[in-house]
Amino acid sequence: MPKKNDNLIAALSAREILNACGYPTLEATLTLSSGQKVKASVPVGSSPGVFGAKDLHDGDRRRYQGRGVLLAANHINELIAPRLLGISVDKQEEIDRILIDLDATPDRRQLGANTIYAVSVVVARAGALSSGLELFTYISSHFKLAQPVCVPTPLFNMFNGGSYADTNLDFQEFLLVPQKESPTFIASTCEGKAERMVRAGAEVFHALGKLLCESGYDVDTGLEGGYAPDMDSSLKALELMLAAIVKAGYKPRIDFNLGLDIGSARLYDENAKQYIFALDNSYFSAQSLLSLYNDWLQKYPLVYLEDGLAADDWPAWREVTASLGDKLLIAGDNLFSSSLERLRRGIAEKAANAIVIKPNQIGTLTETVECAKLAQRQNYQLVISHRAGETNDDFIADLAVALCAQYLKAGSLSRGERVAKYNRLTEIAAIMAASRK
Ligand code: 2PG
Ligand code: MG
Repeated sequence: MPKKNDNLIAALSAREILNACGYPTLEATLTLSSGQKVKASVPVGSSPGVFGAKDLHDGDRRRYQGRGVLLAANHINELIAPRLLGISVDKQEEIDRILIDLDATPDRRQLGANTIYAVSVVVARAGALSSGLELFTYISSHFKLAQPVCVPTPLFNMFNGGSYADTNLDFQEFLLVPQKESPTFIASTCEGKAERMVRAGAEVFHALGKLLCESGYDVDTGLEGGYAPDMDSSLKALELMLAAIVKAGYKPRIDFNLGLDIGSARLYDENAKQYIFALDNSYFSAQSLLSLYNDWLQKYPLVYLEDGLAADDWPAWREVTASLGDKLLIAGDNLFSSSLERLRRGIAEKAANAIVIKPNQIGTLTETVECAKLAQRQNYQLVISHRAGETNDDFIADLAVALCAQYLKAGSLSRGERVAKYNRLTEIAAIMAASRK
């Protein structure tokens, strides 16, 4: 039983560490009055999202091309820590409010979203530790969320393209989507189901690697751990994924469907108002892109389409949602940039039916929960997402479970910083199963 006064912040500090891309990011350490310590580290996005909160980087070109986070670490050490010492870690909302007030900018540029996120997450982790609860249970009960009954469906990255890899593939992510109702994944416990989904995902990933080798393609991997070969068409990548599902002993449409993160910001030419697919040297208006998506829907078991359109093309988002929203998850990532304000506009515009939430794009846990709750009230599906520049911190797995998110997008089945999240997901599933015995 935790003792009274054991859960006060006795020390809080931060330092610069490297993320999985070899660029600097923050790690915060909190010491409780009990003497126990916890850590949290912050991922860095490659597509910052024009509308999301802003990270703070040093801008000193002599270090890490200006990407250092010494200023941010200093904010935690010199400004935030003295303000938070002695406060009980279960006062998450109060602490988050202090952080927001200390920053006092609408986009968190003063302290930096990275600074605020590091503190908010390390406080939550300390709260869980001092209450003797698993992090997902702590977040769920602290914010009075619906009790999770199982873990989210993972969205596995199989091919990296766009800015995530040195390949000619136009689209950012080619995703393998487990069909959670498939008899293959149905198990008597949540643990069994999560383990089967992760195992099958990894088996398909390896089958895909073999197929690529046999066909003379590269099996190097990109930023998020997916394969990154040059190909003569993006659809070839989808075909190979379908073949890999079969080669691994599973069934397309029954066990696995497909998803795409088009990452269309990179493909959109603002002046020409055209989307340019460099691979095929083809140009699309928003209208012709919509019919292309429709065509793919007829041919492929496509169930998930993220950032299919440029973030400010609200009419096209409305149209794609109205015309394909009953067959497809239309997920807004850059569209919303995890911003409450952008989500409100999306709701008003009836744009998208799923939101990609990257908690470090928001800053505090309290605001992340608020954003997720609003999305859920409006029947948007939740996709909790990693960032391109991840760390080994597995916080998003606990968060996704606590929020009862439908999906967790954490990259491929390779690279330690990606599988850390899937490993935590299966661990959580096992904990949930054990607690029901
Ligand atoms: C995305 C995310 C995660 P980033 O675009 O969906 O894959 O990446 O870090 O570039 O925002
Ligand atoms: Mg995206």
